[in-house]
Amino acid sequence: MTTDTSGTAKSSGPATLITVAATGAESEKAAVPALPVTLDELVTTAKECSAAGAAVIHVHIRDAEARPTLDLGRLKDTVHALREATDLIVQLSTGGAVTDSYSRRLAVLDAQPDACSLTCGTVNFGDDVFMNPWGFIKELYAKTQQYGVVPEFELFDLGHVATLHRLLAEMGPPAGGHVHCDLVMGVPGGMPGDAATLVRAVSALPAGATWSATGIGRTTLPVMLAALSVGGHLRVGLEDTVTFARGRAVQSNAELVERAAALASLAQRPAMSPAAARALLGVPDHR
Ligand code: KMH
Ligand code: ZN
Repeated sequence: MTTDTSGTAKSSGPATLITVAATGAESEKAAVPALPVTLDELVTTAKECSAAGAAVIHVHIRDAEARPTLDLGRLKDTVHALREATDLIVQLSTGGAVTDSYSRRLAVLDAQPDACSLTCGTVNFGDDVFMNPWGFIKELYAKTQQYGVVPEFELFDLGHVATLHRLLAEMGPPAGGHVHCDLVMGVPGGMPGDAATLVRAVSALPAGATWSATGIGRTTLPVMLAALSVGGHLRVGLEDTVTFARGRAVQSNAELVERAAALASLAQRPAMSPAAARALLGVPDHR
């Protein structure tokens, strides 16, 4: 099946944008050996996931000891290397780790990525708290508009959807002109990862917005299937899921992308190319 530049499959419904969240900030390399933590490992993952059907890579990086970092030099090198090696949309995390300061999270945009995550509210995050107060959200959003970095609005709870409406009403449209959201479901402390909650959250999104969904841990499959059934896009990756099936660890990000792409094809909504994703999201090609 072919796709046109709007990301629409020619003989069926709209194509599926697949994002790979390759690393995250939570898992340790010692516990999850498949986690890409060096730049070489990340570039290899990006190439494999691109071949498997990903169009966007959501990026957290690690330091020389494989600990989460927002070091600006490393972030710049990462954006550069991923652009050289692939045509994926490079979306840097501004969420970082729960221990990162607001100033370091704002500075992520100085690495000039194509896109970034922008979480629309504070949420309990397991035993921790992922802090996103209104003042920080506004400051980060203003910086995305100023720098022309296309935000993806991360929504962990229904209250975050209300905050997204407030943000758009007060500060206007995002860089790229299109609102794209990601429902992050199944975080202990956020909205549950089930079909009823997904449908409720989608019905509350701003008119014209597109969205993907990701289910953390064992909610990955129910959320993926529910998202496909109501026209959503998909995010998968080791940031969100380290178990492929009961008792079987994920061996690579690519196998999660392959599974997502296969399910999307079964749903007659095959994986979207990076070029189609750029057109959909309003992300210029900086290469
Ligand atoms: N690591 C979490 C605290 C994002 O990337 O913007 C935040 C997170 C969201 O992963
Ligand atoms: Zn993330």
